Amino acid sequence: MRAVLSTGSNMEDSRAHLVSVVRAFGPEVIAQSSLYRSAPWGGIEQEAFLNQALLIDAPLDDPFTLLNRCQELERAANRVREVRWGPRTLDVDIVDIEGFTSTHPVLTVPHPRAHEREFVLRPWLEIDPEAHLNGEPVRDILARLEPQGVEKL
Ligand code: A4P
Ligand code: MG
Repeated sequence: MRAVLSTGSNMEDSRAHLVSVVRAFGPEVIAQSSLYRSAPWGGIEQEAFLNQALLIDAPLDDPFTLLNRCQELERAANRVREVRWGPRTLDVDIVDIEGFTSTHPVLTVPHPRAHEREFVLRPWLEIDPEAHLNGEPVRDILARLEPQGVEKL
């Protein structure tokens, strides 16, 4: 199963938290973007984030199993859920899964807010210049967005 993940962190050693995800998926990681520093999205005053996109190919049939793996990694980073869109040690979101869509609230794919987030789309475009989201080239979606303070490191 090929999937695009978006990782983010703005607490503790953010770089180390993002690296932990790459390590955990190991050889299943087909491509990883650069790290991006991004201004907080969502209107909550907090530290800047580090964000990264990963393209993975996991030997899984069930997308919910992938979600569980992502949430295990968040738990391993001692993530505590407090404020929606607030600070976090590690967020691992599923952006897209090849050949799969879902509107289920536990797993919505493509990710319902990906199209409005430069911190998701820019890293994704870096590792897949032909990427499409909801049938539209990611390149075109990005070209329409107002700049959101996303800087490649
Ligand atoms: N869920 C449904 N679909 C998915 C999916 N495709 N991938 C469910 C992952 N999870 C999915 O997520 C809540 C529930 O969404 C999960 O239990 C899962 O079953 P959460 O991560 O616990 O909740 P949250 O993070 O508080 O809310 P939300 O809306 O998911 O936050 P986001 O979207 O993760 O945003 N600014 C910058 N610059 N960079 C960031 O990385 N991140 C956030 C968090 C806010 N601002 C940011 C960044
Ligand atoms: Mg999340």
